[in-house]
Order: sequence, then C-alpha cells, then structure tokens
Amino acid sequence: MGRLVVVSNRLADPRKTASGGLAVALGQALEASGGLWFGWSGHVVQDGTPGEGELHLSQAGRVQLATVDLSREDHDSYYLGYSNGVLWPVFHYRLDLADFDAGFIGGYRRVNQLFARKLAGLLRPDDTIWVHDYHLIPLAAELRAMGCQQRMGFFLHIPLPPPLLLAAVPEHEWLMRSLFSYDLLGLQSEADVAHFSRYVGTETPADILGEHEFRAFGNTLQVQAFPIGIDVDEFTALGRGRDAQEMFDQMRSEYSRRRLLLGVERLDYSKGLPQRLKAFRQLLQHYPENVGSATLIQIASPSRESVDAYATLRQELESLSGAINGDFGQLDWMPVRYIHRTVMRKRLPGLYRAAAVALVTPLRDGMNLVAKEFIAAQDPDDPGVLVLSRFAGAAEQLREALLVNPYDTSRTAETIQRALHMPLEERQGRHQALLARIKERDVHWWRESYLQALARAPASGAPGS
Ligand code: GDG
Repeated sequence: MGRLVVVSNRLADPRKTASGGLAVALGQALEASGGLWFGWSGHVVQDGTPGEGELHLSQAGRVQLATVDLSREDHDSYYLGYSNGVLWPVFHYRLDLADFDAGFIGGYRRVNQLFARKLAGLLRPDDTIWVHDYHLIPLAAELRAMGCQQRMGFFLHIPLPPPLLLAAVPEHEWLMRSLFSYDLLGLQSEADVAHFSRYVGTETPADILGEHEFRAFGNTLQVQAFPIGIDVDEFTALGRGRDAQEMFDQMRSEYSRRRLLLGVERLDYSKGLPQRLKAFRQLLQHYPENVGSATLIQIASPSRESVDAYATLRQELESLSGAINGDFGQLDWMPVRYIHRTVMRKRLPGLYRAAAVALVTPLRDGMNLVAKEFIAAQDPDDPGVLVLSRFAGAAEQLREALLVNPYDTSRTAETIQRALHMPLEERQGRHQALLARIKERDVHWWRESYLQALARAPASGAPGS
C-alpha cells in the first residue's frame, strides 16, 4: 500500500487532544501508511520574497510533517485576501462581504504553485494525495502541470454555492476547471453535489456521465457527498475526563435555578450570531416567564481578526449582547454571557452537557461539528435539545433536531421556547435517534469512505488516460 499524503492550509498535531477529531482521524490514516502531512507552517516572513518559502521537515511518530513559510505579501493575498476575503464569503452566499480586489488572485496562484513545487519534491509515485479545503483548489492542477500522476482527491469543508453565486467570482471558470485535475471531489452535502452538477451543466462543456461522474477538460471527475462526522467515542471519553466533569459541576451549581442555552463557535459571520441574539431577545419579550431564568452562554472564539468583516461583527455582537443585558438584566441575573475567548477543548463536553438547549443556527455552514459534539456529550437519560439551522449541512442528517430558519426571528424564538419545554420522553427519543446517526457516520466512516472512493476512482493522472 502506498503512502497517504494530506495537504491542508494548516497542520495540527494529531497526537494532541486540543487538535480535535479531524486532526486525530487524519493522523491515524497517516500513521497507518507512514504518510506525509503538508501545509503552511503558520510563519509569516515579514520581508520574504513572494512565491518563496523555506521548507521545514519534522517527524510526529510515523508521520512526516512538511511545512512551508509564507512571505507577508503572499500571506496577505493568498490567506487573508483570496481565501478569506473572496472564497469564504462567496461560498457562504455573502457576496456583499466579498472583496474582489484584483491583486489577491496572484497571491493565491503563487502560493498554490509554491506548495506544488515544494510538495512535488517529496512525493513518491505510488502516493495518494488528499487535499483539503478552499485555500488549495488549484493545487492538483499545479502538480499535474509539473508531471505528477498520483491519485489526487479534494475535500471541500465549506458549502459549494449555487451556480449564479459562484459565477460572481471573476475567476470561477478557472477555479472550477482546476477541480477537474482531481480524481475525486468530496463535498459535505447532497445540496452541494446538486450545485456542482448544475454548475457543470450550465457553465462548462462537461459530459455528465452519471449522478456522480463528470467528464471535461480531458479528465473524469467523481463527485460525491461525504458528510464529515466527529469521533464520537473520543468525545464521549473526553466527557468522562476530570476537566469536563468539573466544568459540568460548576455550571450546574451556578445555574441550578436557571435554564442554560448554549452557543459555541468561532466568531464568524456565517454562524448567524446576531440573528441568534435577536431571537433570544424575542424569547424574553414574547415569553416573559424566561426572564430571570433563561441564560444564553455564547462562546465566540477569536478568528481571522485581521479581516475587516470580522472586526465589524465583533462590535455588533458586543453591542447587541450589551443591549439585551441592559434591557432585561436584573441585579442577580444577566441574560447573555458573551465570551470572546476560546474554551479548552477538554472542558467543552461538560459545557455542552450542562446546557438544556444548544443553539446551532448558522446562516450557512458546510456541515457544523458543534451540533454533533453537543449530541455526543448529552446524558441519554436527561438530554438537552438541539435547535439547528436548516442551512447547516448537518441538517440533511440530523432530522430529529428542531430545525429553524435563522432569518425568521420570531419562529426561531418560538422554537427555542418549545425546546425549553420539551417533555423528557420526547427529548430522549430525539436524542437516541440523533446519537445513532452521528455514531453511524462518524469521522472514521468519513475518512474510510472517502479514501475507498478515491482508491476506486479512475485515475486521471495515470499514463495513457
Ligand atoms: C469548517 C466548516 C465544517 C469552537 N469554539 C471553540 C472550539 N470550537 C471547535 C468546535 C468544533 C470546531 O471548533 C468547529 O467546527 P465547525 O464544524 O462547527 O465549524 P468551522 O470551524 O467553521 O469548520 C464546517 C468543518 O470545517 C469540518 O469540515 O463542519 O462547516 O465551516 O470542533 O468544538 N474548540 C475549543 N474552544 C472553543 O472555544 N477548544
């Protein structure tokens, strides 16, 4: 069996709990094949030359880690500019937040070329290459241009928008054509696959060979949904740990007379935080029995702070939570606890378990792992209720959650009220069904089914194809 080579913008140490289930799952596959993990080192060289970067090699167990530094100019145009200022907003349906500065695309291409050059020197002919996420869409095309014929797959962690939204990106044809250099394209949901198929049908000369197979630009591409999961066993075990137990006990004693609602995410405009706070305010207005009791803990961990849209969002959230606390707060009770900090991963299961209701209400989300972590952390005898946006990829699977349209403030408030008053038997039934779903399609299922499909895909780079 050849090696697995994983390429992603950032690497995580697969041996550390803090890295999360995805890093651990990929780490296991890399470990099994004695593989290689390649990406950006996280270092920005202030006066570095664009398109250049030092390669660092190290070893984590059987896994080789290879990272490249980026010059300031490359980092700003590739990472902040094109990846997070164009692709992230557009792929989350936010054309209004996209900054189509013509200078960004050069950096995006340059860094993908740099990665391809550095990576090509480390590859073996029988490697299987698995590239992750929107930062690296053209990587396979760059590698193919250098003569690399290995099997290559791509997984997009964020949504793929409908064709007309995608077409707003000036370079959309080039980006989508680049995807045809891979052998397998993995997407999070069936909705994403449908968008891809419609794009290809209307905007490219592709032949649609089957539901999952497309031929264009001299290549055949398989496209399939592989909804990512969590490591349920690992997360359950984390919940039994001392840190999680302490967190749970602390929350339960502090909020013994209250009902706890919880939101946990990176501070990101895709996550629907202002809409959530407005729905919570309506809950207090329309159902006043919650005043003095319902408390929303909102963890918004810092993210991409040097992108303007994130700083604006932060101000909006501070002002909204301040206003709700000012309008409804009492001497011994504050309705919103807004925390702009990262909680230790080891403590998260305790926080989830203490909550009566989780509010996972993104405006758009590739999948959303917080929803799955919340389910895994619950006490099956007395589980909390998941209120989930229908616009999260996870909504395709988690049908027993209470699904909401986060733009509809009053119906969301009504649903939160329903969640707070759901009878025990119904909570148990829904939780049991949800737990079965996340166990069946956990992160190991995701990795294995993706890699099996990649191994079966007709290899476009193979000689003679
Ligand atoms: C992208 C896609 C897709 C959050 N706050 C803290 C913290 N977290 C952890 C959660 C969870 C992870 O971060 C967030 O994962 P999500 O899936 O919810 O969202 P994104 O970060 O946007 O991830 C998404 C995912 O990729 C995987 O494909 O599901 O749709 O957008 O694990 O627990 N962790 C800690 N402290 C925090 O304060 N330790």
